[in-house]
Amino acid sequence: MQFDVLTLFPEMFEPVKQSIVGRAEEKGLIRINLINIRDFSKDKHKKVDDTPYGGGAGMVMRPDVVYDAYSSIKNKENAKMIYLSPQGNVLNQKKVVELSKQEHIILLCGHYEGIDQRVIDEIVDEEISIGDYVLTGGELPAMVLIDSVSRYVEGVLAEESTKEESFSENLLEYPQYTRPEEFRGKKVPEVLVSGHHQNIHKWRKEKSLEITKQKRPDLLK
Ligand code: 4FV
Repeated sequence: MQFDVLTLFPEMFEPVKQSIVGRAEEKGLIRINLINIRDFSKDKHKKVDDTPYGGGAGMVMRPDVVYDAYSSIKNKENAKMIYLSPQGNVLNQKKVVELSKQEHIILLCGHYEGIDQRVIDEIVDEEISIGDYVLTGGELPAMVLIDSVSRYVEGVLAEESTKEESFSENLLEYPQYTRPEEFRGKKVPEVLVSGHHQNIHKWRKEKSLEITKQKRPDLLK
């Protein structure tokens, strides 16, 4: 899986290159290529934005600079071009799994008041939001997408790790426990130390349903 990220702040992506995603990159399972949009400004001051036509607060990213940065990406014929934006459908596990089947994803990170509509219309396949709130830039949403999608790329995680996690089968995950067996007077549920796998599986299914009913009944609709 190749991620090409168009951003004004490539340095923001260092954290996402640690841990799971970092190891996946080392194993060559995913590649994250950062393109600094500012490198494509033809302005001597490296400006990438300007005031909005029609007035209004803030600045808008210029279409020509964004387009030139996009044009620099190689082998993008089969890539899915995603613009992280509050106007997109909110990312969910179903979409994450769907995206993990892609070979090549290009992520466009907006900043300021956003990006000139003409280049969005020209190059964007799909807008995706990470939630109904406004951030200062699309970089954190891009990292959320990279992190969540990378977990489903073949070989990144052990198969079973993604089988029974939250949102698989539209259920929240059952509670997890590990050593010590007793913590501040609280013991691990008996069934989990019984070694009876059928009963453990049944208990976990029941707990998932109970927790989902309690915390996210909307998932059951
Ligand atoms: C956002 C979101 C988001 C809007 C203006 C970047 C900001 C600025 N992106 N999910 N919520 N983007 O707030 O994806 O350009």
